[in-house]
Amino acid sequence: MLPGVLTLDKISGAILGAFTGDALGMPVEGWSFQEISERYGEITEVLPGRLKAGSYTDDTEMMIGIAESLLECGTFNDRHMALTFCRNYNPGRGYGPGTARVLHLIESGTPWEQAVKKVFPDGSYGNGAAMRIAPVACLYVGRPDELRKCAAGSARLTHAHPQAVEGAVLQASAVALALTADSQYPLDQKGFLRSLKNSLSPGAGEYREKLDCVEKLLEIEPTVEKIIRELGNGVKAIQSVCTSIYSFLANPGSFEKAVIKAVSLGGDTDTIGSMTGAISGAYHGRQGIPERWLEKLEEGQKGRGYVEELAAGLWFLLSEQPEL
Ligand code: R7I
Ligand code: MG
Ligand code: MG
Repeated sequence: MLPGVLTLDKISGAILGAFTGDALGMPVEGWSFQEISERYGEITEVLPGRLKAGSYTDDTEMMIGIAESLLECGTFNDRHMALTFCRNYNPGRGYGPGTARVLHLIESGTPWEQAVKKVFPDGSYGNGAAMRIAPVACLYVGRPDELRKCAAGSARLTHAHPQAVEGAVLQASAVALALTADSQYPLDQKGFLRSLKNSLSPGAGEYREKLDCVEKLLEIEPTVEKIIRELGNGVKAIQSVCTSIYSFLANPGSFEKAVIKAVSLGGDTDTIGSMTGAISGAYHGRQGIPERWLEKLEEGQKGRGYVEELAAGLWFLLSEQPEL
């Protein structure tokens, strides 16, 4: 039996929420908070950038790969998922340079276990494994052990560094928790953070500290500079996953507000927007995403309609799982 509050609307909210946050942040990726604030104030609309308005980047392209692989195999299959990333790879979407090289190596026959260590000796600590993780949360919601195993396994295909792997597990846990929280009632932010801390591995001290920091920031009204200084807005997983969790928790009443605040922090805007969008979308459901944003999202072969079909597929697969 699925937890009562879980609906197709919430699964779609997580997946389309990630897409929407990515598209909203795309035009200003790499801009500082000050640059965004001088040029736009806040980013409140889906704007054109280096890609057309509503286009997604590597964040969503890789999320699509995770969903496709889970749906085609019915479960996590490391080799299949790695090859699916390669099949979908479109350099125009703006991949992290390390991930692009890992995918080239896999494509040319290097086993993924070797490829991930060839680019950075300890593996990448980038947020590329966390940014794409929403489908794992959708399929393994309510099953924390399997969620950890699949999130970590999918992360290791391109990101071997423990910080990238733990970041992916943490982001997946946050999306899964938001899927099971009822948005009709006020959000228990402290309880949410407590559950996240309980889901961390014993070695994840840096993430524990960041989550403590999130808790303290929620008790005050911090300046944007303080949020950036304490949580980060960069491309490392440790500088962006907890920033996204904070952006959701500080704005629990509105998907729109959470994602606008996340993107307007500057830095890795598409990714922090996307991760915030996945958590907030899981909480509020698709119905919480502004229609004016949804209608701007790119269509086409693997556009919005296709992504919605993937969400429906995950919902179907989830409802087929035996033990829930
Ligand atoms: O993590 P990754 O896929 O990048 C995702 C980001 C998101 O913002 C996307 O929107 C897209 O723009 O890229 O790609 P990686 O190349 O693995 O990691 C990102 C960056 O982190 C690298 O290009 C490096 O600058 C840095 N980095 C490291 N630097 C030194 N040593 C990651 N790991 C290391 C390292 O071990
Ligand atoms: Mg991107
Ligand atoms: Mg990014």
